[in-house]
Amino acid sequence: MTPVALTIAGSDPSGGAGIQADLKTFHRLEAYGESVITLITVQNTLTVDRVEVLDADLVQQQLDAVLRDIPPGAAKTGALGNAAIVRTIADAAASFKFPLVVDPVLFSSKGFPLLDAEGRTALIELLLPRAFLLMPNLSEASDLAGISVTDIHSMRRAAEILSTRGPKNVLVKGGHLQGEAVDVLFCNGQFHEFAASRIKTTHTHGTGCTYSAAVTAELAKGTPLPDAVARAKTFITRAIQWAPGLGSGTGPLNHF
Ligand code: PXL
Repeated sequence: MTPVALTIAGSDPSGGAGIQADLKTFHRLEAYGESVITLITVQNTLTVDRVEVLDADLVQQQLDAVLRDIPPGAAKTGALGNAAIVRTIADAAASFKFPLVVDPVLFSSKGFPLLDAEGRTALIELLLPRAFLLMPNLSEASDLAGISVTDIHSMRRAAEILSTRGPKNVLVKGGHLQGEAVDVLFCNGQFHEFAASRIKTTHTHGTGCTYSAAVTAELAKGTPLPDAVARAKTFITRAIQWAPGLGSGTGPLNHF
């Protein structure tokens, strides 16, 4: 059976982040990709100029169409825009028969809000309890756990706190740490660490999207969680290492 992976996320016309990054990642990792679009950004590697959030009923219709015909083996969420969309996804997720990876995107890499305040509350209350895996970066982990997350110790603490809010597993990403890029996974009451040496680069646009898409592709293929994270970490590290150097700003990764 062909593994199928679904992304529920926003569009980045420059192709580095959002659904475009997710679909490229699914393809490279040999999962058939599907995408439900939540919002459209106008951006390139330099700026985000505009964000248009779609109607929740349009998101719902896209999701229904996909689920009734080609149900995925795993799905991820990225930018969700507002509370109505978060509610739509959370309601649908109650009957998902596959794991849901939640990348709690609050801002674009350039700091443009991709989820409003009411949406953030809905994400915490309604979507986190439906998540198989929550993948916050340091600032999202600080925001959602309500503690300052700056090192491995506080990453572990944040993962534990967040796992009491519903997600089965939590992966706190240390891409913004000083020194080694260490990610902390809290899974079945145990901590796992995934380390990679830091790559000196400015081309990191879409790193979070690509990483969560890689985990989702692996889960769609039936890879058990700690191995799925390990493979995704290798993929993301190589994608950063071999970035094609496109654009005049924060450039995209190498999804090949
Ligand atoms: O990195 C989060 C993110 C998610 N979704 C879209 C984005 C970005 C970052 O730029 O553009 C569409």
